[in-house]
Amino acid sequence: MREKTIFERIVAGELPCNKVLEDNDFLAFHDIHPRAPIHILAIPKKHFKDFQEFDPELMAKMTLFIQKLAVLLGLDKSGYRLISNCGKNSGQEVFHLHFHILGGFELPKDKAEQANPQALF
Ligand code: DGP
Repeated sequence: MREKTIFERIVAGELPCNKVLEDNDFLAFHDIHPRAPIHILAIPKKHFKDFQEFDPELMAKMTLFIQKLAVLLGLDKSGYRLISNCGKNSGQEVFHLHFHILGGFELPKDKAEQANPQALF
């Protein structure tokens, strides 16, 4: 049988988290290694390995959840970055779908954006 991911164990109450918002379908909590003054993870309670496997109907509900979260955190006006690493090449470490919500300061531009794609081949 597949071993539970850390985030499934958090949902099950087996591991603690610093919770920010919760409803029937989703949970949001502080990232353990924050890379911005505000760094929150939003996850569905149901298990999906990554975004590629996610249910579009649940994604619609999750959009509302993340928008509500941004208001609660005071990020809706100042702005934030929303990231979901998907699969091996993205560097995904926890294989339970999650969105990073980063804000609280002017975020540096992603290095990948500055890289010359020609140099990658
Ligand atoms: P990713 O690389 O997209 O899979 O990011 C996984 C994130 O999860 C990473 O920023 C660190 C965070 N993380 C890992 N373990 C834990 C944990 O036990 N608790 C919390 N709150 N965050 C964790």
